[in-house]
Amino acid sequence: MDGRDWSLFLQPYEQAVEEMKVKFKTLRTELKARESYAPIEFVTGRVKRISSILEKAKRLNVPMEQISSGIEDIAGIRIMCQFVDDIHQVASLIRARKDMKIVYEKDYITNYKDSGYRSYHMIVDYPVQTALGLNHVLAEVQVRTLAMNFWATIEHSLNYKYKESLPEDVRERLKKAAEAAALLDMEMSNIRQEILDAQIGFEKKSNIVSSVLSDIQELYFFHRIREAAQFQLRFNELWEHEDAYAIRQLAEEIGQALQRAKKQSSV
Ligand code: 0O2
Ligand code: 0O2
Repeated sequence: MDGRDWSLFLQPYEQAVEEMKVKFKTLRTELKARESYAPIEFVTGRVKRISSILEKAKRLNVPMEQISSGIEDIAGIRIMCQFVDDIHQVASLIRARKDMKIVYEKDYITNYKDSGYRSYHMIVDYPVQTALGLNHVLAEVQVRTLAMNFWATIEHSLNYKYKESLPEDVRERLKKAAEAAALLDMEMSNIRQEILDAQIGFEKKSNIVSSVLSDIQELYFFHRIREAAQFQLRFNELWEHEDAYAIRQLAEEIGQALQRAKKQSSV
């Protein structure tokens, strides 16, 4: 080990992690206030332990004087999302930021690792203002769903316990568990889409109903009393039977009757 002052070396990384955590937590609060839904569930961050930095430097053959460029995750931020779609939304939000620069991205969701690991990684260049001026550090932002995080957290602690020599059958079972987590994510996305579609369907239906009712009101205004009353009766019946298709047709019919009434009153 070289004679570096580790606490001085790690200081800008500590600062980067603290600042980035605040920024992403604030982004969540802001999006929640603006759009009532935030693609970020929660944010965590850490500075890599010295022993892990040394181990990684050895494993990747990074010379001591090059660890700040050779080890990209000394500063690490993790952003957890509810849905896979949210991950892509968070990634676009990060790409658009002016306070950090993307160095490169790794899509371990499409190209998941052999272990079964899934996450979206973004290596960013983050400028830290220090007493001696501006210092740029690299940081790794991992964006993942709650299910991906659940799997990775447990797999990481098992790997640590077995010192990376997991029995083959356990490794296989972990891979299967990763597939199950991915299926869970897919099912949750499908359920969410169905809820969104149902909401859109409901909105369309209530728009048609309000246009039917206001058109009938207008027919009364143009003294089409009998016609308006008949439309009202037909509407009541269809409403009773929840016949959305027939209500849509009736809406068109009433719209045309109203057009005719307007035309005749203008001549
Ligand atoms: P709150 O009030 O608990 O929500 P910190 O220094 O506390 O800002 P640090 O050191 O990264 O953050 O702590 P940690 O333990 O890694 O957790 C960071 C945030 O993530 C905390 O929220 C935790 O509550 C939250 N968190 C951790 N694990 C989970 C989890 O499994 N589910 C959920 N929903 N949240 C989790 P806050 O906002 O810092 O504080
Ligand atoms: P920590 O802080 O213990 O999480 P590497 O893959 O490590 O040889 P590289 O290219 O730097 O080298 O990293 P990679 O694979 O792009 O991503 C590194 C980080 O992603 C890891 O950090 C983990 O946090 C996470 N990761 C990657 N693969 C797996 C995996 O199979 N299981 C789990 N649980 N996490 C993984 P570190 O270095 O492990 O540090």
